[in-house]
Amino acid sequence: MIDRSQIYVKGGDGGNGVVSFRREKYVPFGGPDGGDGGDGGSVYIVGDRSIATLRQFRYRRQFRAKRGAHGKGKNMHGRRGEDLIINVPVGTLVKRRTEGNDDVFVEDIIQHGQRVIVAAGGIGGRGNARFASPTNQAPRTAEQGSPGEEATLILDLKLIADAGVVGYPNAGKSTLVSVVSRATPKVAEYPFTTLEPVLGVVEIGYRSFVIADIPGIIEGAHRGLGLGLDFLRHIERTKTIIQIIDGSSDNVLSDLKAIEAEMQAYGEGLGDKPRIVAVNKIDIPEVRERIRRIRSELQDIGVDVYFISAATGEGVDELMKKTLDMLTQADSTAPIHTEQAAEAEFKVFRPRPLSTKKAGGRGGRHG
Ligand SMILES: Nc1nc2c(ncn2[C@@H]2O[C@H](COP(=O)(O)OP(=O)(O)O)[C@@H](O)[C@H]2O)c(=O)[nH]1
Ligand SMILES: [Mg+2]
Repeated sequence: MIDRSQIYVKGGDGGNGVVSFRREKYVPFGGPDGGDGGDGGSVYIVGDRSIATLRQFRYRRQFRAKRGAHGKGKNMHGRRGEDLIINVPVGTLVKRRTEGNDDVFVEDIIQHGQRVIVAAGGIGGRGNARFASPTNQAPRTAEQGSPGEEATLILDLKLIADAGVVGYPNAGKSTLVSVVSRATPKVAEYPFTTLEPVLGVVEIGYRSFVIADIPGIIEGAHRGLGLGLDFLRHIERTKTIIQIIDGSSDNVLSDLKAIEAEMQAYGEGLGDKPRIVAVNKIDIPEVRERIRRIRSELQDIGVDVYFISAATGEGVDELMKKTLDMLTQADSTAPIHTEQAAEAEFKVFRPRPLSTKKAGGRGGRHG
């Protein structure tokens, strides 16, 4: 899933130089004292690891740096125009659109703090003081500032999941991803065929993260169903896992243990990631009645659990806020892999190694 934005950038124009002559009491013919115009500010694109998506460009598409001020008399130079910094997610590919509608490579932003100039400011014009010479002591010329560069840019970002949703088929993964984001997964249509993560962008206030419905892991993928490299990239990058359990299941606790076991078996560091547990479908009365019991059962094994209905949206906001909190706390330069780091920073579900085999009696819910 590629996030693409088109923006317009323009460097500030240079300020004009000015024609001016000294006027002082008792000095009938002062010399030239017209100051230079200031240079215009430039527009830069800078990699920022705290941004996950290009959504800011839905609201703002034009970026102009400040122009340089004009020069003034008394040799006063115009102030330099301020630069404009556009922060983009790490992983953004910057291209420039030519008049012939070709896209030309500008820069691949692959690091936090990486910076590229995309529209240089114009140069300030010289004031007439600069043109004085022995043969022309009263020059009446000054330069105009040059215009700032302008460009139309294409920003491409390949979205990589920050948070992954795992769980058994029919637990409600696709439904959850579809209600929290603009993704439109085909819910429940072909439960076993979609082995590519479906991505969505979750927006909370001004912040956002990428959530992925990760089918396949539990649905037998580690047993050898082919997963593309893309899939692995998503899982590697994912900083938080949301384990979603169907509340209408006979035994939520054993489901959770089975999911844990599957995650450990999957490898790829999946078992080491911080996780959040959510029990879904609390809109169903029988499930709602069990909330208290399930909560205390999970508390007994040290698991903090969220109760949600992906269908009605109940509890979903809190779950997403918690997810964002965990992502924000995770230092994005280094995915959390060590147990200590995770323990220190989050209260997370970090079960002891499970000795249980995958629980039987999963009662035909695989369809
Ligand atoms: N009652 C109820 N049904 C749900 C809820 N979430 C999902 N479902 C239903 O459960 C089924 C499986 O959901 P889906 O999102 O496809 O599960 P996935 O296989 O984990 O992606 C679908 O029929 C959904 O409509 C919920 O919160 N409440
Ligand atoms: Mg699904």
